[in-house]
Amino acid sequence: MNARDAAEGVAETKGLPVGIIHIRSALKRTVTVASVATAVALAATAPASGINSYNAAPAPERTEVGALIATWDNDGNPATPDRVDWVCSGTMVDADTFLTAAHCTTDWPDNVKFYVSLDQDVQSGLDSATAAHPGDPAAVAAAVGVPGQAHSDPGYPGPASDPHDISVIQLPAKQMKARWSFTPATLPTANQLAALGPQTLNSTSFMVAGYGTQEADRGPGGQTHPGGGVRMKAPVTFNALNDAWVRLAMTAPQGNGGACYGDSGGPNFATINGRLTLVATTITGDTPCYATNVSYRLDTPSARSFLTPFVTLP
Ligand SMILES: [Ca+2]
Repeated sequence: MNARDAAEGVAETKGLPVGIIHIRSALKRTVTVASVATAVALAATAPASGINSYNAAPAPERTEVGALIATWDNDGNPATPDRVDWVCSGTMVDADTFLTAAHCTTDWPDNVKFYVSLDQDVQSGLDSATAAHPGDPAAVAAAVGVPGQAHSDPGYPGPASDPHDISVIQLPAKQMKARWSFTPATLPTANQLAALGPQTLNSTSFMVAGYGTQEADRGPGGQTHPGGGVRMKAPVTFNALNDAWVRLAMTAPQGNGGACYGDSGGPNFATINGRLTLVATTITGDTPCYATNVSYRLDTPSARSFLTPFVTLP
């Protein structure tokens, strides 16, 4: 029951009442901050990559996929932000709306501020900016991202049957356009996944993308999840569909890759009628990130109701 949150994954802490297994975002609560630092330290020393290492590839062409960056208080003086890091993944769904997961945007210290970056290598950008602006997390965040306003589904956290684990960051469209060239993702029509039926879903091509870490690396110090902070993609295959979730197989021998910690909120695309469609967002999965990505459907009445004020739905 953990989020696909890099910190929580490393710490093996208890998760939110959301998923079936592990939630896949990168960090947010005080209890997880230390382990995020560990994940970041690993990311700085390991070859930069996210998603799982097997069957994965960099995704520079996925210009709409970005990283969620946060600055927050870590010393009890909320007047000053003390920390900055990438924490989750997400996708631009129109000129000013970045879609991510509610477990990425809730339960932060009061002075949290969110930024979105569509850079390919956010980790290197953060490293350079940290060297250039020591002790100034706000300047570091601004060097890699554009600040925005989070809107989390007020129904979050709901029951596992529908956790309402969805949120958006509203961004200044002009600043986004000035900084990056991107084509917003195509959202699904109402009930589009269910309408396809299991036989078609089995033969549908799925792909997951994000900035998350790699699968578990079992070393002498225990499990770690190296990598992260770079936009990656991997093929996944249909496993099961229910009211709120689509489960996607990430088994290496079948040629799949998969999502891990830090990929939360990131896109799960399906190619439907030849069109890459953002059908679900990464939320949770198995602890070591070898088996299943459990993703929140975007074609449901619940998700569509949340998204309606922010983006024109097909
Ligand atoms: Ca502070």
